[in-house]
Amino acid sequence: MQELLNKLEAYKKEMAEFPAADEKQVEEFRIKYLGTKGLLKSIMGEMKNVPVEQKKEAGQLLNEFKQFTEELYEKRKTSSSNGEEKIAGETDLSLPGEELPIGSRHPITLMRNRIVSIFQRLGFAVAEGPEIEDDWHNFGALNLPEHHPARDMQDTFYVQQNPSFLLRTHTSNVQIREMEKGVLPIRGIYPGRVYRNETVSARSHCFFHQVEGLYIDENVSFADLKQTLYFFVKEMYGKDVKVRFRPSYFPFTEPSAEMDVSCFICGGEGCNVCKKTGWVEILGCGMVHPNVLSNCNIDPNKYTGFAFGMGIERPAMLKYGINDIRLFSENDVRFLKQFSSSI
Ligand code: 2NM
Repeated sequence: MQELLNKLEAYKKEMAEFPAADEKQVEEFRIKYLGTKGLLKSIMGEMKNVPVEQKKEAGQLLNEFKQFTEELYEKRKTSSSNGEEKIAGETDLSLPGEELPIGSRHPITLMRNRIVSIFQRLGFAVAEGPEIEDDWHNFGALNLPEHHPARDMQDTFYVQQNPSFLLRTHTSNVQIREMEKGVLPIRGIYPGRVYRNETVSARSHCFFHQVEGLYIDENVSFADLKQTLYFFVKEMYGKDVKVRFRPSYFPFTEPSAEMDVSCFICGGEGCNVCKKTGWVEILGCGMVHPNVLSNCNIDPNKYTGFAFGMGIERPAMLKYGINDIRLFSENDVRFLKQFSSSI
């Protein structure tokens, strides 16, 4: 009996070491140990030579050996066929790829790009400038007198450690810096973030975004201003939108105007957005004040120019149906992922 036990243990060791790297080797294993002329059959055949009184014990040993062999075979068969599946998966180019999450642009970015690209097509060059600015580039050069209310601590964020610096209240500081460079003509579009000390609510925020524009050359007229803005409105709001200019006042332009478009929500019938007037104000504009040109060492007798400015938040809220300005700066992914565009 001990002899049989030793023999079976030796076979077990041999089987455990039998190579099973691929299906062919697993099949060789099956033929050698489990086949009709295999090892198991021949050992089972030897049962007839075992003395009667040992048959029971030997039968148990052989049964256990048979089970061991069959289990080993099953294990090798499944692991080698798993291996085959894996190899096939790696090389099957017809399988769909793994889905990657795609980001989306911020609605303010989308609206800014829409606005900017219309002016780019007219030959306006994009420029940006600092958000922390000195008093001269934000106020002084723009013809704002010393005690203008916009300079008040109430309206403007000043840098605590050095109150001669502030957070810009408009992107006009970029125009001033462009004009100071002294390279003329200038035809530029200036998007960016601006800051005003306002109570944050659903309708207003202490920072928001603007696009301003500037065109300076010899013989630039108010007619050029109107044609440029007409083109912009048609591209932005469609061919059927009506436009009107209202006289206005800004310290940095003379004359100054505000431009309205016929309400693109109700078509002029009267709704909440246009407050039942049929018109929506979209931008301020005017001819650059001679003092502003002089402040930037540009001769106002030789050169004239027009400038305009508009907010981004309001048109973005109207276009995308957003009812709270604070959503723009909360960075809630559930909000942000809803916007898509080709630009
Ligand atoms: C506006 C409205 C009207 C403006 C003027 C200038 C500069 F620097 F040329 F004088 N920059 N931006 C301007 C004019 C801005 O925003 C409502």
